[in-house]
Amino acid sequence: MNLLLAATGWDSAPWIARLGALLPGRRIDTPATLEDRAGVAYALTWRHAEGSLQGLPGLKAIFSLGAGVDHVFADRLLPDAPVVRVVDPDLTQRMSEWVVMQVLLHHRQFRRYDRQQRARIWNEDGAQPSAGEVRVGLLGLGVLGLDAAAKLKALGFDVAGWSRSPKAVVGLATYHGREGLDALVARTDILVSLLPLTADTRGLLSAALFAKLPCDGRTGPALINAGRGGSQVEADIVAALEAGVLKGASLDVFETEPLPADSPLWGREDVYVSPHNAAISAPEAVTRYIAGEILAFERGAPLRNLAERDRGY
Ligand code: NDP
Ligand code: OXD
Repeated sequence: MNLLLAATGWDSAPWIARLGALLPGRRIDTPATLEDRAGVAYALTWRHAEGSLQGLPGLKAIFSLGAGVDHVFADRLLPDAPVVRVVDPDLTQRMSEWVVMQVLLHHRQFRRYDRQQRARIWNEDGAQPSAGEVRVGLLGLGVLGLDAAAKLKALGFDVAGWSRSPKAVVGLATYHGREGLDALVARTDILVSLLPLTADTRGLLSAALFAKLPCDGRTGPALINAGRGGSQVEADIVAALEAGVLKGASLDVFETEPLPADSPLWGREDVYVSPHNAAISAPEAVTRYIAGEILAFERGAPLRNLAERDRGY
């Protein structure tokens, strides 16, 4: 019942140390140290190399080290084992903090007052709409979207959300499916995407969508994306900002990561860039979650929070 930790771009040491403490008596290998392939029951991955999870005859489950699983399903040689994703209050809380912060930055015109401070300008002019006058549209009403929606609602924003399947959420206007997208966008000043990257969501945040955002709101139109960069068309975001179709954007995820030094997004006053750390997978929280799921599974409980291959999330 050993573990294989296949994480590209991360330091494996703190993960191995914590997993070793939580699951004593098991070997925890990286692909570089793995010799006993038959002994591996669980693979833990963040952007593992394609094919590196093959040849593990005892594999019982693949754990993504994050909430997203696009990096797992990107492996065309992925073995046929259940894929579990992270659903953990620590990660959810981090994401909601980031989303709420970004919505407030646009709503309270942070960049404008920051500019004024640096120029020593005292200027009280300008609209100050209340949160209730600002329509926030959330793309994705999963674990993260629902929590962010609840926290934005608690601040008084007029929140609606969109998902693939129909959802009834008390206090939230909900829309679903392609046909529901236009209706959601038509009542949105600040559009927040917490969508997974799938064949259906790739390139969704594009000029065609931005053109449907209303221009008559008390704030925005603004785009906030912490889902995946593959869902956004960055050239369209820049063009929409130039044309005033978008007034601002907050982006945590990008088509190419790290964001290339020559990306025009870096230098724009109307864009907030963060380095894909809206909700980091903290080793302490995520190892606690994974170890708990493994131990429960070995006691006979079903695996939870399974991603579905055919839908891609
Ligand atoms: P969930 O699987 O819980 O939720 C996904 C939501 O997206 C669901 O509501 C789902 O609809 C909806 N959805 C998926 N495909 C479509 C579609 N084609 N049309 C409409 N709605 C769709 O995921 P989480 O909320 O836990 O996480 C969401 C994403 O956030 C992750 O996949 C990851 O990419 C990203 N993420 C980013 C982080 C960061 O630091 N930037 C950190 C963690 C996650 P339905 O409810 O009908 O299934
Ligand atoms: C995740 C992420 O999917 O950090 O958890 O992007």
